[in-house]
Amino acid sequence: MKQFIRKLRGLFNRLFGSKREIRLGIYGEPNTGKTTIANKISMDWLGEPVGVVSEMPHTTRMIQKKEHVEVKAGNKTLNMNLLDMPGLATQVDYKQFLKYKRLPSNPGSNVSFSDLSVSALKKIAKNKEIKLTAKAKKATILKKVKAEVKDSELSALAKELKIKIKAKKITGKYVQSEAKTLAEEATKAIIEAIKWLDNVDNVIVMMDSTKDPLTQVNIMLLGNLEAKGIPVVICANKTDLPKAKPAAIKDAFPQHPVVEISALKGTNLDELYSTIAGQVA
Ligand SMILES: Nc1nc2c(ncn2[C@@H]2O[C@H](COP(=O)(O)OP(=O)(O)O)[C@@H](O)[C@H]2O)c(=O)[nH]1
Ligand SMILES: [Mg+2]
Repeated sequence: MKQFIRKLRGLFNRLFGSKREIRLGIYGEPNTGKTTIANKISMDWLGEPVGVVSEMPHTTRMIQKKEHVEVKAGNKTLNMNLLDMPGLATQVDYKQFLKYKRLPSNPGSNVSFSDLSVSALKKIAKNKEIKLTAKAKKATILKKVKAEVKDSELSALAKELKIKIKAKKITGKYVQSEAKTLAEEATKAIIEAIKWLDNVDNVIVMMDSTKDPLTQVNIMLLGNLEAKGIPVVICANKTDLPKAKPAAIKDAFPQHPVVEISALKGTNLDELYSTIAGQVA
């Protein structure tokens, strides 16, 4: 059914020259360079980054979107919504986070209740028409606000109310309780990313060419995409590194186009764009 709708859409676009935007999901294992490529594309064509690049796995814990990215691919124009996905993994061990230093928070992008000052909490309370006594303490205000505002709403609400969030200081490594929270968030994010497979038109599967491509994640991901009939381009990334073996990726997945790139250096992106353009109906 989805394939049929896709075909119909393609026909419609050819007939009426519609500038339909494709939703391009960027999937793959952690640390393969998904955020780097999303940022590179977005910076080159919009002048704005999408998200934080980091050597720590599972840094992208929420789906990050960049809308209306217009990219020239030969004589075609690709209109895309970029969806930078959290890294997929078959298991998330909290202990892996313990060796990393705390990341500087990206102010405003992912606000948590602990970031809010009393005056910020009062602003939200006022907006949500939560009644507070004049003498209410921070803990009480926080409790009442938490009862009315979901975690997932908080970032947008803070932005709407122009609440300023200070970047947290980077101090030392993550402690166990933080690592457990990160692992829990990463696991939820993976589930969310998989659900989003139903909302994307095209997919880039990022792979690190210095690593063995025949992993459970890659096999399951590609199997899923094939079953759903979603067009895939595999990016053999990090070809700037001496250990890179992009040929191993081509051997492993001959049924899909493989484009050798360096997201970091911006190498061979034209081929990536034209391969995607060729798959857009
Ligand atoms: N050498 C090299 N490093 C890269 C390349 N692309 C990404 N990286 C690095 O790989 C790490 C993970 O990148 P990131 O984009 O956060 O990966 P993500 O977890 O898939 O979003 C970072 O240290 C990046 O600088 C590349 O093409 N070449
Ligand atoms: Mg990322």
